[in-house]
Amino acid sequence: MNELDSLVAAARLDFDAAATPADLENAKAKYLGKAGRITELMKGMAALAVDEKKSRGAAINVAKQGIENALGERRQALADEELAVQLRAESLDVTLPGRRRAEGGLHPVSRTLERIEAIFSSMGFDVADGPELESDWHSFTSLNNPPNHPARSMQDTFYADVNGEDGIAYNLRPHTSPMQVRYAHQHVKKHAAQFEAAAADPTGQLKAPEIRVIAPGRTYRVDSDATHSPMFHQCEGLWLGENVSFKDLKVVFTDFCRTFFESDDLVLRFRPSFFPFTEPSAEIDIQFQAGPLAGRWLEVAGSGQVHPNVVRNMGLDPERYIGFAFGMGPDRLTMLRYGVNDLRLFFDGDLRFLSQFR
Ligand code: 2U9
Repeated sequence: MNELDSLVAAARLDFDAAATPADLENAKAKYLGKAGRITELMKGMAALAVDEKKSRGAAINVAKQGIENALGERRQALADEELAVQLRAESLDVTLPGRRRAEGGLHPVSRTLERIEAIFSSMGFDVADGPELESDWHSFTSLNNPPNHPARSMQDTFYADVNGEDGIAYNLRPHTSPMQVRYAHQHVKKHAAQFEAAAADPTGQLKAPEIRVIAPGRTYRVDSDATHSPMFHQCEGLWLGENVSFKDLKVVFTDFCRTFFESDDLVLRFRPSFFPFTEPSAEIDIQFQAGPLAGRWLEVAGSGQVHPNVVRNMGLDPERYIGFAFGMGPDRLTMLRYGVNDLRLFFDGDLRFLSQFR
């Protein structure tokens, strides 16, 4: 290999060794720059004879061309590499699944409440709403549970530091019954003319509109274990009219249970009990005839004929208006429906549990 061929080969090696365009430009200066090897060779021709100059010049130009070719190839290779790196970094895999928007869902107890509301609405019941912080009168006294009565100790109640209209501390309602007392007052006021006309009608033919209402909502008691939470839910129901009896309670509640649990294969048992606001009172048990819970009596609600004192406290004449009330725990109904064994799971906010109900 002659001197010029070696120069081209050395330049190619240097260019190939350049890892970046800046390195390559430095390497180029070494061969093609003002003080580079080619310029040096050109200057060296000054001392040659004319015919030698011609052939030497041509040979140097061939070498220069070779070096420029090597430079161009390396430039292209570096640009290709840079593009490849960029494409890899910015690549978009259109076959990847899209990012989903997080999907929420109703809480299982909310589902139960919606179910209960839908079923009772279909039977002509209104849905009442009311305050969670209640007066003593609405939570207890109006419900035939006067101050200092031993029945008050049936539930351990949370009290606020603030006093109510009655001068007694407000309480976090221990049941949803106060909403029904409030509802009854509004109902009597709203239909006052009809109530007055009915009361004044000597034939007894005129009737005032019946009270048919359910009261679902949050309730509070000082209680906490696997089956009790200090905050829990209740849904109570009330049907008052001039001729509403225990028979109606049995029909309504049996119908409700069969619809709620989607099974006609289900029997009810009314077991005598005591509540201050009902007389007589009964605990309601259900028994599935098939399925995983078959054969066991499960307590699902309390009920009874509304006590005359309570009817009077709702602004109605107990000689004329009679009916029934019931109360149940939607948390417990949810546990039964979905086979959940610890009530606290509903209120822990753990998505691993809650997302199963979406
Ligand atoms: C008015 C008059 C009477 C509602 C009733 C029950 C029986 C009852 C609880 C049992 C445990 C619900 O599941 S629980 O938390 N309730 O046993 N509740 S009768 O009686 C009323 C309501 C309103 C004006």
